[in-house]
Amino acid sequence: MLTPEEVAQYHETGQVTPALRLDLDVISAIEEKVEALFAKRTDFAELDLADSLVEIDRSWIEFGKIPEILDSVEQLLGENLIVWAMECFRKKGERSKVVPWHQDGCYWPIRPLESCTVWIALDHVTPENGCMRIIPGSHKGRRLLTHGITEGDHVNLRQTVAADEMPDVEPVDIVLEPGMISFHDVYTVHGSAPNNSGTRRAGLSVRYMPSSSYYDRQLALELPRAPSGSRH
Ligand SMILES: O=C(O)CCC(=O)C(=O)O
Repeated sequence: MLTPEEVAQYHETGQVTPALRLDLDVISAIEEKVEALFAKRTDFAELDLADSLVEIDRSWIEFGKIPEILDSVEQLLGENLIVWAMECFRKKGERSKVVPWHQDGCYWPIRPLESCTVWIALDHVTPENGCMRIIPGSHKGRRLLTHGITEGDHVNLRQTVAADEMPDVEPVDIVLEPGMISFHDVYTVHGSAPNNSGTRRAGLSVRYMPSSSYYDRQLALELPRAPSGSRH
């Protein structure tokens, strides 16, 4: 469970890294599946991003049902939750991709737009290997900022907050150890730099929404997709 201070921090900044840590056995189990998948799927390895994990293999859903995580997300979104997507951002350590500044909500046809991402660290994640960075407080207006498209194969997501919409706030690095978890809001501006450190930087993103929201399949056809074709 999150402490009242951790819940307050999530609402204040749009992100929290609680004291909660997953058992390293769970991290090893995730890691094993991640490595097997990236070994098989060169398209994912090239992009540093694997998506539609549950569609590929139903057993991924088990990592969305970890009781400590469910209890924590319940404190943020309410008690009726849907795990609606799961992706892995695995930067290999060389020629890795940039995740441009974005709000997740600009990709997602969820209405009313509410979602929380749980990013489970599989590695030591630091500024040197391209940790996630967030703009604190950027979620507060509950407004989707204008995004433009960043072209090029140096990015694995293309949507980028327009320069004149970018909040004038210092980014915060989300530094994590294996088993630590970051929770971020659907409106929080975040991104990450490339990883040329020579060592892997991987995290599993599990996306939750409250069951009071729905996935609008018509809107899904109209919203832009990530280069992988994913609904990141
Ligand atoms: O892993 C990263 O660098 C970015 C992750 C991200 O954008 C997300 O999980 O929403």
